[in-house]
Amino acid sequence: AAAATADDGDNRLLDDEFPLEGGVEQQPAAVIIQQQQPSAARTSSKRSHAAADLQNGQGVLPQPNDDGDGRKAYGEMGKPVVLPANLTADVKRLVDEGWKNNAFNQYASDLISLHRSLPDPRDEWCKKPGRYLDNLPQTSVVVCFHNEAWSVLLRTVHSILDRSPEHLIREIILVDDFSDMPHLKTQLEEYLENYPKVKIVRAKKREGLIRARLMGARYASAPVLTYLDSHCECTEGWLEPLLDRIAREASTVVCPVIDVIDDSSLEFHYRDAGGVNVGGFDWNLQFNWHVVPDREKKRHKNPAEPVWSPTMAGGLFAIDKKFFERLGTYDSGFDIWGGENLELSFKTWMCGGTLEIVPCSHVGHIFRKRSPYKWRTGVNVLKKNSIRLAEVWMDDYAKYYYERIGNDLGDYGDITSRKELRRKLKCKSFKWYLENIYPELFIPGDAVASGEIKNVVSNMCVDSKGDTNTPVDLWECHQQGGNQYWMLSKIGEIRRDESCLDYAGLDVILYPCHGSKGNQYWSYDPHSKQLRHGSSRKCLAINDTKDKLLMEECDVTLPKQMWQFENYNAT
Ligand code: LR7
Ligand code: MN
Repeated sequence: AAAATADDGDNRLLDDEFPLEGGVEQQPAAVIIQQQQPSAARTSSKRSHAAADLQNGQGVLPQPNDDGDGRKAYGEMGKPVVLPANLTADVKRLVDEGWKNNAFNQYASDLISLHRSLPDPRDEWCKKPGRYLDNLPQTSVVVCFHNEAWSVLLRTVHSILDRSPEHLIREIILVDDFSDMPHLKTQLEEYLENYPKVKIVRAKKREGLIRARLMGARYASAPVLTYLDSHCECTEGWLEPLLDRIAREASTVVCPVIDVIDDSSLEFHYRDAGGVNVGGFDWNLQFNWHVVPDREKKRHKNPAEPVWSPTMAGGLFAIDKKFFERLGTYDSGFDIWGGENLELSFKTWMCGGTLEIVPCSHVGHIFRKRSPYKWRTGVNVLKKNSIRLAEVWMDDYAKYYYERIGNDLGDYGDITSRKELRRKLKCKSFKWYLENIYPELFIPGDAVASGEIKNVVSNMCVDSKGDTNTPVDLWECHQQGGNQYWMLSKIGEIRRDESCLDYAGLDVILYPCHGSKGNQYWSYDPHSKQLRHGSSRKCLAINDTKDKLLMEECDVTLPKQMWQFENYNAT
């Protein structure tokens, strides 16, 4: 195969690069691999401070904290680094620059040891002798990055090396997705010379995280692939519980609990077994978190046992390499970011596998509020990825997503081979997936009523700014959907995606739907047109000046309590 170059403008070459849709071939010519030679100097100071130089002479430093052994250092035991308010202008400039380049506080990260200690978040259940099989398979850990900060990338690498049994790590493959930050060039090779298990693969052009992951998989020689984002920290014992599940059943795809590393202080917040969430999605095809449903809790004796999850967040998971290949890996037509997590989740379940979150395994991740790097210009990458996903995997249910994007599909490329893959694998339907794996998801087609909710004596509609936990308002009906689009569910919720009208005695607010009626139960009578609230027995009304929502005693004779749904399907 010809080497890919940076100016290849279309997808043709990408198809050449990935000749077997879903296959994972070894050693393509498109990338350079740096197999590091083993070196005698494999030791590294346990408490080296990458940023110590940066700090010298600048005078203004936050307070280091105790590392648990009586030594003072920054961020030990996952503690926060809090920068003082009175930074000198020079330091302030560095701090701002760090935020600008990374969308997290790089300056704070640079103060922290690359080997910092973390609390052990595991439940006792996880540590019971004999909990995991003795002969666990080895894994290749693949970490893709595009312009990652030095201290954050290397803390990811060291946390893997420091907290995994050595014999279980075949290699760590760092896939550089065409970064241009200078520290990721020669310095990285130099630094990693002492770590023979760490390999660097460099893309010759920007591939995006999905194709970068596929590139990493091609070099992986272990039977299990483990993917991590490039700003993670693995905690003690994170790996064994993941590998154990795969060793027992190769079609089980596993995710650790993702703990939050604060983007500003780098504080490590871990979730205990009771705080574990599972993944879902909404009809914008956005991933979201949910509490573990009761039906799932019932399957377990201990909350630390692996839980089934309808979807995964995407960045942190382990999968049997052969199973990944059988599933057709990822759609390599997915660009830059997004959608691949749902693709892998749907097909894992629909094509015979199981997706689990393993509460005994904890890995921290820096959650950012914006994406710091460049995406493609001129294409809505995420939308294109999502359409490919919907077309191949969602059957008739794709229409609910298409409604959200104005039914404008545009050019989403060729998906014939992906459809063929699904057919060959004889995967189950999306309906099966929704009914059996994600029954909590509200299906818009099941709504009893939908559209705007208009007061009959005014041109005012129930309107929300879209934020949960804020009062729902009234606004001139505008017939544009959006904040005035509501759905009345069979169980009496007035909802939009995951948010429901909720009344607890003060304002009517938008609140995450809980499915237990109570404050979120509304009964609509199409004849009296009243919307009567469940727990309070009050009715929704408009005030006399016709600009505010009220809850008041029900009275069928009052037009201010009468509401008309745009579409009402009497059955
Ligand atoms: O073009 C790119 N090339 C890359 O190599 C863009 C990104 N990347 C790398 C990047 O350096 C990072 O290591 O890919 C990784 C993921 O990118 P992020 O960190 O910008 O993504 P994210 O953490 O905001 O997004 C989540 O959703 C993505 C959807 O495509 C991926 O699946 C991410 O891996 C995923 N992250 C997680 O699952 C961590 C938990 C977040 C949640 C919820
Ligand atoms: Mn990330």
